[in-house]
Amino acid sequence: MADLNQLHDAVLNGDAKTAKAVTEQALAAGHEPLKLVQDHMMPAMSEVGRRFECNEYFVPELLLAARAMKGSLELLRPLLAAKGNEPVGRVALGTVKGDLHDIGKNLVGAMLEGGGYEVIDLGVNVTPEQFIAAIKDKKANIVAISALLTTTMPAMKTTIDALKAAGVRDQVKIIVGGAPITQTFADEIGADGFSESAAGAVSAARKVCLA
Ligand code: B1M
Repeated sequence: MADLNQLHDAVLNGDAKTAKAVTEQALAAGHEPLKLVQDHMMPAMSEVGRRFECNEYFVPELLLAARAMKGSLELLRPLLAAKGNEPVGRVALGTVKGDLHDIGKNLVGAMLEGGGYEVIDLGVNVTPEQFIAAIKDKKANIVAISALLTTTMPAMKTTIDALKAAGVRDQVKIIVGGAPITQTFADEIGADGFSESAAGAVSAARKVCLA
């Protein structure tokens, strides 16, 4: 029987081995993959962030927690992304230039795949040129940009402006998200859609494509 508090604590303590083992046990016991993420792993990462703010945790602890979360997510990702038939759209997904946070972005990717989208994951620290290349060469029709730092939020606008300058802005819908991003900010920078959660990114993608 999986003790899900152990999953929370393993992520919080950066114990990747236990996080993976408890995730495996929880899946075998029939727990919902999304609930494991939302109810146990994400609260642990919030607590990691709180401890970092209070100088109880430092960058090494952040890295260990992130590694523990990523290890479990590797097991959950294929389950979050149920198999569909024809992709309903092709998404160029990335964390904006200057920003190295990818856990939320990876969750967004898994949820979009689960929603039937083909995801071209450009990774982290993605330059406007990389997004433009994905639109031109890989025929992405949605651009999904994540940012976790207040200092990298402006790079979202730089990216949108670069898409306009390259003449590809009208070929795509753009959705943005990440902890510091709001609907107001999304409107200000000229994005088409916004979601505050990974699951919500799927409805945001659907909504912008219908608009
Ligand atoms: Co960093 N970090 N970090 N960090 N880190 C934060 C973001 C911070 C809030 C911590 C804090 O101070 N409390 C803070 C930012 C403060 C600010 O900007 N105001 C911060 C800082 C300061 C930094 C550094 C500058 C620290 C330093 O070096 N001094 C540095 C910056 C490096 C860089 O990017 N250039 C840094 C580095 C790192 C690590 C590399 C050590 C590591 C990241 C590892 C990795 O991602 N592979 C890390 C981590 C782990 C965090 C915290 C603790 C956790 C982030 C996370 O993964 N959350 C974070 C504190 C926190 O969030 N509480 C913090 C879990 C994840 C599931 O949530 O990413 O929010 P999140 O994604 C959510 C939603 O936001 C949404 O869906 C997801 C699921 O619902 N979402 C989207 C995300 N993208 C979306 C896109 C969408 C739609 C929804 O549409 C396209």
